[in-house]
Amino acid sequence: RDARMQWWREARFGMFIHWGLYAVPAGSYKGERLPNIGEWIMNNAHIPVAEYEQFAQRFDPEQFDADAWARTAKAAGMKYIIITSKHHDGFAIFDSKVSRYDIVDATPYHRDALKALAAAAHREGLKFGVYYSIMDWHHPDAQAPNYPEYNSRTKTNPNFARYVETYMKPQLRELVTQYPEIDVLWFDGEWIPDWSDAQGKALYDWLRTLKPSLIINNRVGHSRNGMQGMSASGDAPGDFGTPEQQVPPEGLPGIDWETCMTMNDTWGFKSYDDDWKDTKTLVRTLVDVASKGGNLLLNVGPTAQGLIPAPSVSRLREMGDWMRANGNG
Ligand code: FUL
Repeated sequence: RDARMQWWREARFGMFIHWGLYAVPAGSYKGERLPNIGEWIMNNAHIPVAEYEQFAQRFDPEQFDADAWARTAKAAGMKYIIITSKHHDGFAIFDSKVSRYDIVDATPYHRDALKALAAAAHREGLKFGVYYSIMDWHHPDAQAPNYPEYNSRTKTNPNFARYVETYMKPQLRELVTQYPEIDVLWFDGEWIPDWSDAQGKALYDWLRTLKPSLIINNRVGHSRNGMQGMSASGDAPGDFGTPEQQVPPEGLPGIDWETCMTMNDTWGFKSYDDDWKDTKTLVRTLVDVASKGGNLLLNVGPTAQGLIPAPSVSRLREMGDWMRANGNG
């Protein structure tokens, strides 16, 4: 385990990328600005599945430049990239054969962005990983019955096991076999009542059989200890804890952990979220996290055209300048 975790423990700083169909509405629906995080718009604006699917036709990231994204991460002093292969909305930004709801089959772009980014990260000497949501608002066997409440902590789907066996696991197998660069699997959406620690443990073991070197976060199990730690039940799976939007005051003694954080108030792109943290605050957060033994996974939310917002790019450049000036480049 120590050998497997070594690069990750030394990495300290990574780029989180939330990129999917939610970048099309970019926080607004039918002329109305939605509060809360942009990637939740399908749930928060109660958008019907068939209507949400239409955003795919407007997802055409002609300006996406995988090498530019990887260089931005590298120049900031980041050592790895984690991108949303499939968020809660169910849309995949990789070429999946078990679904047509992906960037190759359903958008005018028709190209596998995940493959391009994995290769670009590799070229820059960065590690690469993917976020994958267990909860799926699009798949009929996975979504909480009684639309429009997609996200539910109480409702179960009688066909959930079928989704796991015929959709989720096949997609995960595609990810770890089609993209040899994948070093990390970053699960999320594990809080639904259809999921359990036992299922998480089985999934964890299965993935490690497919690829023994994989590093997998704590959200593969059901019962996170708060937002951050490993499960309270002790036998829950996962290699590292995932505090979200916070740095645990005393770190998390005895476990590996990674704080994920946004630069403004959303993960997925919102056209009007200008609540940017300044570079000084971001540098202080990085130093705080590192001094407590954790990693910082700092998020960017690219546009539907494929651009990382300019305020994010400039902050990352300034963080890189600071790192080089202080001998950490
Ligand atoms: C949360 C998700 O619900 C958010 O959309 C985001 O992906 C964050 C990193 O994790 O649990």
